[in-house]
Amino acid sequence: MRGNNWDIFCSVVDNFGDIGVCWRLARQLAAEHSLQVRLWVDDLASFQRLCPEIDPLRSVQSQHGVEVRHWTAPLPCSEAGRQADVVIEAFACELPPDYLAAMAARPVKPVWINLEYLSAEDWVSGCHGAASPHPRLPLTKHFFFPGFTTGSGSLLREAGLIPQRKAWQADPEAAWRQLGMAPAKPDETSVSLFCYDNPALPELLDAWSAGDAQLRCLIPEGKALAQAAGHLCAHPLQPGDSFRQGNLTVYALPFLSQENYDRLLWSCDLNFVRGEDSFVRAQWAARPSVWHIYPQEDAAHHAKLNAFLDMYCTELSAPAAAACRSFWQLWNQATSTGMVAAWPEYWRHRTELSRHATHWASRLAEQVDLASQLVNFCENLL
Ligand code: TRH
Repeated sequence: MRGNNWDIFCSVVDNFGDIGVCWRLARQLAAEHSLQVRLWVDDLASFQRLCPEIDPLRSVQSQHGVEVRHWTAPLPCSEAGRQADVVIEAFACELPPDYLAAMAARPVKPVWINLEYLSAEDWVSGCHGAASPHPRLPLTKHFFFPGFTTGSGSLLREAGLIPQRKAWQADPEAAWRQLGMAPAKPDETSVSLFCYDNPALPELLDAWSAGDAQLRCLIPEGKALAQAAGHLCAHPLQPGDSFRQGNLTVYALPFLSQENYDRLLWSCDLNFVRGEDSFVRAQWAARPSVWHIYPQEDAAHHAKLNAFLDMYCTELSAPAAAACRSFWQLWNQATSTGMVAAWPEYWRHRTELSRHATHWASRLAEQVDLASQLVNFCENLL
């Protein structure tokens, strides 16, 4: 490829999804496409949560084959001068004005990509790849939309991901031990929980504790853990703590490295995930999952949730599809009622849901992965 130098700009708005996606993409472009990648991140402390090797005090560092740069304003002039062949602004974060001006001043303009948020909605394939000329500068930005269909930019998937997951899942006991946890007891269901503040969570915990089967719920440090602790024991749970009530045992985990979080998803029977990146990773785990979608002020997230459910539930039997739809919708409502009845109704379909999750992951893996599609797309523009 002619343009070997890529710059990715990532602004951490809130949460971890922006840096989670950018970090995976940057690593994959470097490792699998031999590109020189600079990842500009404005919040190294958040980055360090999912990649513990990051030193938040170092403005330039090399990690996993990627040059990580602290994105401060203004960018030093020398940096704006050495422009990349491909410039990615992730999730519409605005490029620094000096940098943009330097892009416009170059005789051969770089490829400029806006990497968009993931959606299963129909309009995605119509907008994927669309060009948008800059109103003043001689530059054109292209929109790159991740998605689930061939008309979209696909999903991030590293070359070895599926074989690695299968090898991990082939020996569950060893896998749990490698995560530093005891293997699940026979007939015990393991569930991971990652969500925003959720009014349905207390009722779900009650349903689990009153349920007729043992369930262990593994919760990394964060909002979900604080909410669960507040409901169950009225005191904070620290990583390493556990709390038992009825048939439910809650285990408080530290916030895991991204690598270990993926492995946790591979090990659990059911994963509650949120946002964008953990949602995709739960699909690669090939286990049933429940999505807490990032809530938008104009309630646009409901259409996004339904679009995914329409796609995901098509090949389920009518009762399993109905149970899946209603459970996911309850989990995403502003009110909490209905969980106690919805949980057993959802989980009685676990065999079918598990089979479907495996089938869904294999089908998605037939698509060309996002990083490869992005490289092809940019090559055609260079
Ligand atoms: O953190 P999020 O809620 O991110 C969100 C979404 O991306 C949303 O679309 C965006 O608009 C908003 O941020 C600003 O959820 P998400 O996308 O799942 O990202 C979480 C990342 O954190 C993911 O890369 C997995 C990682 N993670 C760990 O590495 N360790 C952990 O222990 C956990 C729980 C998560």
